Amino acid sequence: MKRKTLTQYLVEQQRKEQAVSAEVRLLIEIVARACKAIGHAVSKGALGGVLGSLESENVQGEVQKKLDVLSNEILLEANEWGGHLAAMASEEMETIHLIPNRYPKGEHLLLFDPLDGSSNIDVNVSIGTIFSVLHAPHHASGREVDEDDFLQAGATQVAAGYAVYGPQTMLVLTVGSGVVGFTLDREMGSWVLTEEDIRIPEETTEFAINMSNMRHWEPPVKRYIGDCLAGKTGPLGKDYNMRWIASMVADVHRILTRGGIFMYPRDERPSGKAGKLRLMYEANPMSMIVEQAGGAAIDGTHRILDVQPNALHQRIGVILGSKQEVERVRQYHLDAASQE
Ligand code: P6P
Repeated sequence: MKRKTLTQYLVEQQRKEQAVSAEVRLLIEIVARACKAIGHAVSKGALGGVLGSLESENVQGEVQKKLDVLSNEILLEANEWGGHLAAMASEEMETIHLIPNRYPKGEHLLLFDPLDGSSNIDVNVSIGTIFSVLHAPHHASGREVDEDDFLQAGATQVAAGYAVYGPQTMLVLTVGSGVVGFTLDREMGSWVLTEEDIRIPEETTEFAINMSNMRHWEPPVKRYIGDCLAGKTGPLGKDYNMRWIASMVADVHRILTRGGIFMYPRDERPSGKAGKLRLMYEANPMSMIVEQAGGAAIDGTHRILDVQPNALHQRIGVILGSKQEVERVRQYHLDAASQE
């Protein structure tokens, strides 16, 4: 049977459940097209003259890779003219990007990490683009949106998705009615529906965490990982496997595909107190995708999608994946809190 394309899927969603407005459908198709261009630039590697770092640093104080900046520009240019957005925000930009007055403005906000995992670019490991769509508040005064308009809890997201640039280039998307996956058909240049209903297994024996941070973790994380490492003879009664790609998109994609728990917890370092990953354009979109696929996503004790943001680039601890495993880690945090 002929597989559906992204356009067909979005048209059906628009007809079926009104889950997708015409504006959101255009938005997603434009972002998906921009991800094709990013994936093309990434795949050129050294041949494209885009590897390596720039002298500049981004708002996070991280050295920018050439591809970080190029990917950001691709997303900005692709989304400026369509009339579907009021503004954009990116990991690579300190402040929000308003749609220039020469273009019509829409009723949505787009947030993105244009190239997540960029420390892996030069070593040819899978990286990705993460995006989140919010409603743009309407101001009776007619004033432009501002940064505060972006500070909406993740539960209000209209859509979320990521592209993963790996052995296959894939687009994983939710518009609030489950999670679907598309594989890029490079010959036709189209996104083809290959995963109709992605579900995360509730149980797992695979954890993902950067073990080199162990001495900094809070007690419940140390206890949980210790119990995983104890295997069959330990309190969890089963042997665990470990994976850590250090590319959130790749680690989350694995978990969506075969289950697992991903952990980048806050820790006891001054730099780790709030966590490493960014709430608005990493944790929130990934949490919406994971929950829509039957998983769970917490910051240790709270559901990430319920967190009320107070800053555009704020960080948060992230524990997400197979529902039963995430619930176990949440219980370890509650036990620790009750003993304080
Ligand atoms: P570490 C990539 O830089 C990133 O933001 C996520 O994609 C990834 O999960 C994490 O940081 C890796 O961090 O400390 O293991 O290098």
